[in-house]
Amino acid sequence: MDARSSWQATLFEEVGGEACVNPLGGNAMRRRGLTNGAWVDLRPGWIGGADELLATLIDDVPWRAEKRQMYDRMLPVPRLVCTYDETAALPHPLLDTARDGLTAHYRAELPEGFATAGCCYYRDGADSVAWHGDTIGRGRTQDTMVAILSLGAPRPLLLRPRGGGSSLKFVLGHGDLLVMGGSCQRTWEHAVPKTSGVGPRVSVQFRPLGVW
Ligand SMILES: O=C(O)CCC(=O)C(=O)O
Repeated sequence: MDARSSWQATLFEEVGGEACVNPLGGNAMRRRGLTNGAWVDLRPGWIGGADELLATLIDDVPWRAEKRQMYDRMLPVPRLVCTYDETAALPHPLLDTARDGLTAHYRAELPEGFATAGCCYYRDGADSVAWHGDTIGRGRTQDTMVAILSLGAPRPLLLRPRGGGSSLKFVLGHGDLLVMGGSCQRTWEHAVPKTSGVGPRVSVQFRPLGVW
């Protein structure tokens, strides 16, 4: 058994199934309005049979480690990342279908559609991302959307109003979709906290051009 099939068997023994991108909208999708014109859409089980997609992303994406300045030191960011810009071929055809499905579904609210795909690899529960909004680029001043496909181990994604207030917790499971919209990137912050005893997770964030 190679490395890939051994972790797959451990994590997803009982999952399996044909890969499919399930429909958006209808009763399967719920919008939750937040303050200041922000909102979140949730579509549990958007991608079905996603084991092979997850395995391919873990194995084939050219993951890189980033470092951040913390006071006087450069420290490793606790997750691996890879960004596919609008010209890059995505690492799995299911991601093209997913991105096109999002663009079609949100056409009225986001006529320009989704263009880029940021991928993050949380190798285990020690990997995380701190509170932030995607405010580099247009998200700093304009309403926009960021759609997150979560694959692998369930992890909480937390949201809190910028400037204070209690946080909301969305536990994202294998194949789930969460879309942040309206003013969410500039009036709210999100984070994926460290979580003990969990396996690998990959998130794919689809964004319009000019939003990071
Ligand atoms: O992994 C996630 O679900 C969130 C990723 C994220 O917020 C980011 O990379 O900006």
